Amino acid sequence: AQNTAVPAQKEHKFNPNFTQAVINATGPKATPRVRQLTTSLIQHLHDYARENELTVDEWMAGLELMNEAGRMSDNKRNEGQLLCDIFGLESLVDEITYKLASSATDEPTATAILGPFWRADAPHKAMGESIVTGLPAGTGDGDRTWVHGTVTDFRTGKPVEGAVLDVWHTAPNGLYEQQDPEQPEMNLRGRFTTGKDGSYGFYCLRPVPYPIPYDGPAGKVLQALDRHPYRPAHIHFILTAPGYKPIVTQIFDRNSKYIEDDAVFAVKDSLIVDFKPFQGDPKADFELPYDFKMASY
Ligand code: MBD
Ligand code: FE
Repeated sequence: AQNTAVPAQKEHKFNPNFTQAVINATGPKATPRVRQLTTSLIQHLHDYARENELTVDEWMAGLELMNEAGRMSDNKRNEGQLLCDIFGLESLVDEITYKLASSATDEPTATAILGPFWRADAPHKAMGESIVTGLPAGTGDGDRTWVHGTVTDFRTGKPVEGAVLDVWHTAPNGLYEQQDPEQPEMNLRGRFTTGKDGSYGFYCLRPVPYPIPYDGPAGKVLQALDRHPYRPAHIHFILTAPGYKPIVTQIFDRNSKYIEDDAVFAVKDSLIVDFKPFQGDPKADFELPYDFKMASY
């Protein structure tokens, strides 16, 4: 062997038993599911740190993002959820949970993520009512829209009676009512219950694209990744009906900016809809026909 002038680099060897030792600390009373999830989490976290040679400073910076997200979260803001959303995690978990993602016409309506702005106890309204109860000043009146269609059983095609459609969207300024002191409580939210024929209809506004809140950790990450915070115009729905699987979903305006570039990766083809100019109804500028299909248990 030849002598070289340069001393060999000291090669770092990770203790090959370390990760398993941490996993093995789990006690016998952990439930199987908790054991499975944490074993996998520990494995992935350790691999992530080793593969990227994560430094103490970088780990601390990540922790600070999480802690800041926690500090700024309350009942009106779920910053942790937003952070997950911009990494596509809520969309992925939605897909895994419901496994209904499909654009086939013989399937139930596809699901989409809940997002951080749903509120329990939206007002019950009579079919045909409007969810617009006030408009924030300065951003226009919005385009008044008649949304209507049917809720049917996807297998039998029969109408679903007693289906509750829980609906919400933003004002023309791009803010949900809980984000905006100018809007009346529960503005642009409502719950509508179908009758025997399974039909529904309500007035709302044609939604607009808007940024997710970017004044916190999610915004910092977006900036660091050279990404924008915008979502395409959408209306949220939760459909529930006795004997049927609930559907959490959103519908998206085909002509909206960001339809192919959603900051939270929620758009599916079957959920893209066409708003149509609407004549003959003094209460609406546009109509949006959309039918929902539910799956019985
Ligand atoms: C939203 O309005 C939304 O619907 C989602 C999923 C994430 C952030 C803001
Ligand atoms: Fe939304």
